[in-house]
Amino acid sequence: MTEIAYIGLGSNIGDRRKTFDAALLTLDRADGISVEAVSRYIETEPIGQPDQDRFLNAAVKLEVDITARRLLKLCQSIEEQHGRQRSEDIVWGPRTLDLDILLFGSLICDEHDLIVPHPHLPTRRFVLGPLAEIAPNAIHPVLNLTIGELNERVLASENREYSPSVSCSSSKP
Ligand code: A4P
Ligand code: MG
Repeated sequence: MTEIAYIGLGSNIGDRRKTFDAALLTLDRADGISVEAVSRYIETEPIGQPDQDRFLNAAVKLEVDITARRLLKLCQSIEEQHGRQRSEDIVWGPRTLDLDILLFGSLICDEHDLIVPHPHLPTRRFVLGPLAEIAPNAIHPVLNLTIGELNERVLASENREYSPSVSCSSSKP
């Protein structure tokens, strides 16, 4: 069965733009996945661990004919292809590429290695901003609010940790 899924992209090591472009191309070429829309790539201040380089963040809309778990495995293999190293010590530390499943249709999943919707989605402006660009009317199936509404909420409760700057555009690979 076909589902609409959304993935968040993050990077703050290496040629971030080139990494995003390559990852989107790999996703689009994968069996059972087609890239339907890509947000702008936005430059963001690091959240969680402030002592690291600025991030590039984006969101992508996928039409998928595979399970969420299979999509997770694919995302992890793409992260590895781009030299992602997971540090045991540094939570939310620097990374060449982070691919998080934000939404997967109306799926609600809370397992040790897969939580959908992504647990940080409702509070993170660097995730909600790009996602709201391409999916303002998508519904968060647990909160029953649209992504546009969640984004407005986060903007309203302005988080001082975050200061966006401007961005550049991107298109379907
Ligand atoms: N996992 C569970 N659910 C999911 C899901 N929905 N999508 C598991 C992807 N993975 C999921 O992931 C750790 C484990 O989460 C995986 O083994 C998978 O089975 P990870 O990618 O190694 O860890 P992480 O990315 O460090 O953790 P997390 O919780 O995804 O953190 P975030 O929210 O991605 O935060 N600041 C800015 N400005 N921009 C950023 O992109 N990113 C982070 C990381 C911190 N600060 C940032 C940014
Ligand atoms: Mg992650």
